Amino acid sequence: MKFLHLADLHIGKNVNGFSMIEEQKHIFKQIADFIKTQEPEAVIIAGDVYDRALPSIEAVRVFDDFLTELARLRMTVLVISGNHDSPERMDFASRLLAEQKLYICGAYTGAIQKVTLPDRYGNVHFWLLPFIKPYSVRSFFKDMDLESYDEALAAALRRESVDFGERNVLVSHQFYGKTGVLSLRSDSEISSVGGLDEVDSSHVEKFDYVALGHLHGAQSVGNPKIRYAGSPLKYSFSEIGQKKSITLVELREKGDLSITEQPLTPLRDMREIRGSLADLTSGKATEVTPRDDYYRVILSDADDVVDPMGKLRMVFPNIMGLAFENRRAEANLEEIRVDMDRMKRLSLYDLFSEFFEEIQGIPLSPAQTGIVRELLEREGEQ
Ligand SMILES: [Mn+2]
Repeated sequence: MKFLHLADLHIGKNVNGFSMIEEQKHIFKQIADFIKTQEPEAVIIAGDVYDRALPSIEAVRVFDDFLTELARLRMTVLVISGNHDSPERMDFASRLLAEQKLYICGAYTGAIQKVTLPDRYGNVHFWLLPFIKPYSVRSFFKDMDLESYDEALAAALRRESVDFGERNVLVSHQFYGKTGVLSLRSDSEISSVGGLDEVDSSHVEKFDYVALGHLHGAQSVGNPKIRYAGSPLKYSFSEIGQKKSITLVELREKGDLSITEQPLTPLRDMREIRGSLADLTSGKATEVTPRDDYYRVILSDADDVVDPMGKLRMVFPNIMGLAFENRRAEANLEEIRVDMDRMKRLSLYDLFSEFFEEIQGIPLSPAQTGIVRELLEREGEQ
């Protein structure tokens, strides 16, 4: 059984003010082309389909187009929700879609959904475990005191009777770690402070393959078969040095599997360039670096420069960030000033509700508004 492992699509994401939608369409086309040549039987999408719980109309259309293309290519598609997705919205029409070989598991329902696909060696069981948090699954484990992510995961897995004599693939979206293995983190992931969301990869070691989502750099967790496919595009400056790919897995007889990375080529790459304003705008720079890529520019000028962003954008229109090598403290003065202006104009409540909506994708409910107002009042700030 050959299948493709994708994760962290984050459809609809904006990166440093730039919409990634065209990039995403481009990369989905590349993935479809790869499927045409490799002819896998299934495609796994291991969570964070969208960038937010309430995706934009455009984002929904792009995902709809991608799924339609996968159906045309006769793929069985297995999708779980990630921490960025709304579990309930992801579940829309999922029972009907399962009849079309599109299996979507948005919310954990007390059992891990199992999809069995036969091949010439027997059965492969795909276990679809959406992103879980201790408090979101507590109601299914009333007799237990689930405090941590690790306990929640262990409890959810323990409940299933998995026949490890057959081949089993777990699809999951958590922060898996292993003692002694340093994971590659990226700024575009959102994680809880202090790694409280970390779960131990030893819980899943008996699976034949573990298709993970959450970490945006492709990597395995102590064992090649426990693997993060990574995001298909660079979603933060911290990923500039990463090479993005998708993962092709071939499971033959039990214990016999091969894992290959298929590199992806973005429409515009994200890069960092360094130099003086004069050098970078002289015309020589564009001879070696593509004009339209996304840039983080590090200026080496020690003296003051006038309107560096304006001048640089004449040469490189898609500059995502600007910093000064020799004056780090002043790097984002302009941004800071804008923030300060906003800070002065908005009340703490307005700032918080804006932040909440940005992160959650939905505005504060009346009940939440009440709580926030009460807390602010208690602190003497409104
Ligand atoms: Mn993600």
